[in-house]
Amino acid sequence: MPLIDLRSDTVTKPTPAMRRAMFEAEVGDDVYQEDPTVNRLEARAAEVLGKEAALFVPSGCMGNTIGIKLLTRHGEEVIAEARGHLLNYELSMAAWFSGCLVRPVAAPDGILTWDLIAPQVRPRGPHWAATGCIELENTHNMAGGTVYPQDVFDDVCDRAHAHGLPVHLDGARLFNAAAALGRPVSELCAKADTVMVCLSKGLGAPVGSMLAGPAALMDDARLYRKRLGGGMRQAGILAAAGLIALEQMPARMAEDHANARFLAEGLGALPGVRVLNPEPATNIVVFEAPEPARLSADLKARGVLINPISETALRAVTHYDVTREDCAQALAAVQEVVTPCRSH
Ligand code: TLP
Repeated sequence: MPLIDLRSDTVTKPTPAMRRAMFEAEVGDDVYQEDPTVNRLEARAAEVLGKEAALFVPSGCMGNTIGIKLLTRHGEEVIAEARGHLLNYELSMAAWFSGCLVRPVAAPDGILTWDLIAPQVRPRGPHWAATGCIELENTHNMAGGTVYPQDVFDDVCDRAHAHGLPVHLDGARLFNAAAALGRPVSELCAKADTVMVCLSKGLGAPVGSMLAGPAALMDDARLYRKRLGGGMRQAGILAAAGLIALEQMPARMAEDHANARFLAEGLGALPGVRVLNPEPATNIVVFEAPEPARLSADLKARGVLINPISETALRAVTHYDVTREDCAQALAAVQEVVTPCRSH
């Protein structure tokens, strides 16, 4: 029985079109910037994101790491949302590579407003580390794939800039946000100085993310990528899938969002389950249930993979490898394990 894998949208396998493009990809040595397929992907990503230049990086973590490095100086602080990926899931790379402390700010639904950020902004001073940049996450993963209202996002960027602070956008799922808002992705990130988007999540590419921003910054980013071991040589094999991801996959994301809503509704109707985002805007459902670790193990035994994200909550993520039928089966499995042995 094939597994129904709702652990993350990182688990997607390349589509037949991606596999074909990878097979046929024209390649060269990308460290010499001679891989025509990588060059095409970088040019196209820059265009789609509305930035001067873009760089193909192996992972979202590396894209964020380089983005923070570009916008900060050693010893500064980065203001980020408390449940954000940068602070919690990147092995403290902001500290390790950029020498920066992340200053966490808790925000409802993971959506930072300038009012929440302002009290945490620190100028140069004799005792404290000055703020170097602001980092925003759109969609916000652990808050349940929440989407920044565009006016809030733009306002944070404008006010940050007025304070001389640049903004890095962790847009791992920015295409989901764009699909939810029905707006081009370039509009969503227009005011961010640097943006990272993942090709290997909802867009389905096997590997890779894009970092985009001003051309001069991307020249530096290329060197940081090399330092981090991200000089990928004949990476056109991977970039070929990335191009398909950019062109073909955004159009179908509404399907994933509808499946997430279906899951949230079904989960919400189960006794003992509390959905924390009952109307998911994108492809992530976060829900509380008794004994998440046991529940996850029992689901696995029934062919459904859903991971706990804390002592009290689990996260289910929809993507193109799970159908509506799979979601219905997953719901039936949750119902079985969350309310076991009713007859006893
Ligand atoms: N997120 C993964 C895990 O690391 C938690 C997932 O399963 O959701 N930014 C955001 C908002 C992300 O969700 C992720 C991955 C990344 C960055 C890092 O991307 P990768 O995994 O490509 O390094």
